[in-house]
Amino acid sequence: MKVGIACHPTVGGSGVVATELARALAEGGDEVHLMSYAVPPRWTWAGPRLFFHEVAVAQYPLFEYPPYDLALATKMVEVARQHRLDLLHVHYAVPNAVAAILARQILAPQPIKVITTLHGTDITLVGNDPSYAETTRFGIVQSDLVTAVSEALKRATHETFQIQTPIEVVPNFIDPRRFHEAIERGRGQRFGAPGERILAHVSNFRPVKRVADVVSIFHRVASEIPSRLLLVGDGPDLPRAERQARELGVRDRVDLIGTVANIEDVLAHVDLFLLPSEIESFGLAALEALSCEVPVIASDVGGLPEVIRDGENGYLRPLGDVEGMAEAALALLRDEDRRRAFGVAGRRWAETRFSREDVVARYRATYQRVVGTSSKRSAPA
Ligand code: GMT
Repeated sequence: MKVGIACHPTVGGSGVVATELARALAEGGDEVHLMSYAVPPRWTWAGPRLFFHEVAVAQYPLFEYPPYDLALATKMVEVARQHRLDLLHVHYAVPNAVAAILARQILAPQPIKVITTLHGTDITLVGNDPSYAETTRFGIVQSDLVTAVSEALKRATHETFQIQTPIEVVPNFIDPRRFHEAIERGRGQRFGAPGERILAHVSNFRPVKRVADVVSIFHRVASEIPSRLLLVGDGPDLPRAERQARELGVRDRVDLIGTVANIEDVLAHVDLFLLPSEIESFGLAALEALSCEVPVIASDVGGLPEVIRDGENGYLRPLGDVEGMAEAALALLRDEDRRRAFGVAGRRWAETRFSREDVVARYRATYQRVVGTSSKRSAPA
C-alpha cells in the first residue's frame, strides 16, 4: 500500500503516533510519505520505503496568517500524483482533514481515500471552537473512514458535532521492545540522592495539563518523604510551574529536563507518574510510563480510565482532587511491594492491550477495507 500521512510536528502525542505508525508501516513493507511543515520530534530514518515531504508555506505581505491548509493540500496533491498514493491518513482533524478532502477533490478522477484519526484536542478544545467547528465537522463526515484513539473520544465527537458518522476506535500504541531495553539499560542507576523517590510529569505544559496540580501534589508528597519531581517537556505553563515550586519552597527538588526524544530512558528511573489533566482523550504519556513499569496517578477524565486501571496499575481520582492524588501517591511510595506490583501489572497491560504490532495491524486492516470501497467524494454533510 502507498500511504500519505499528515500530522503536526510539534511536541504532542498525535505527532508521535503518526511518526511511529509511519515507521512501523514502512518496516512492514508499505510505502509511506509523511507530510508536515517540519520533521516531527521522533522522526528517524527507517529504511528506503519511508519519505518526508516538507510543506513550505509561502509568505506574502498580504497574509497576516499564511494559509497552511492550502499549502498542505497542494503538497498532498503533488505527492499523491507523483507516487500514486492509495490513501491519505491524517492525524488531528484541524486542519488536516479538510486539507485531505480538498486534495481528494482536486485529484479526481485519480482515486484516493481519506482516513482521519481524531486525537483529542482537535475535538474537545480546538475543533469545537466556533471558528473551526463547521470545517472540522465537514472534514470528519467527508472522510472515507474516521478513527478515534479512545471510546471516550468517539463519544465526545458524536456529542460535540451531533453526527452519526461511524468511528472506529484504534488506540495509541507502544513498542514494548523500546521500553524493555530502557528498563534493562537503567538497572542499577538512579536519579537524585540515595533514598529519594522520583516523581515525573511529561507534557506540552498547556493549561489543559493542570501543571499547577502536579506541583501541588509533589509539594504535599515532598513534605512527607524525600523526593524529586522531573518536569519533562516544554510549553507555556512551564515558567509558572517553576515559579510555583519556588514559592512552595521545593524548587531545589524540581528538575526541568526539557523535551527528549528517548523518553523511555527518563521513565526507566521514575517511581511514579503524575497526570492530573483537565481533559485527556487517551494519555499517551501515561501509557509510556506504564510501559516502563511506572504506576500513574491521574484524573478520572476522558480516555484515561481506558489506559489506567484504578487500583491495578495506578490510581484515578476526581478532577482537581489534589489531596486525593497526593494521598494515593504517598500510599504507593510508602509500600514498595505494591508500587512494584502495580508497575509490573502496568507493563503487562500496556504490552497486551496497546502493542505496536496489534495496533498497526488494525490500521492496516482499515486501510485495506477502505481502499476496496467507493469514495465518499460527493456524500452529503
Ligand atoms: O495534549 C495535547 O494537547 C496534544 C494532543 C496531540 O496533538 O498530541 O494530544 C492528544 O493526542 C494524544 C495522542 O493521541 C493523546 O494521547 C492525548 O491524550 C491528547 N490530548 C488531550 O486530549 C488533551
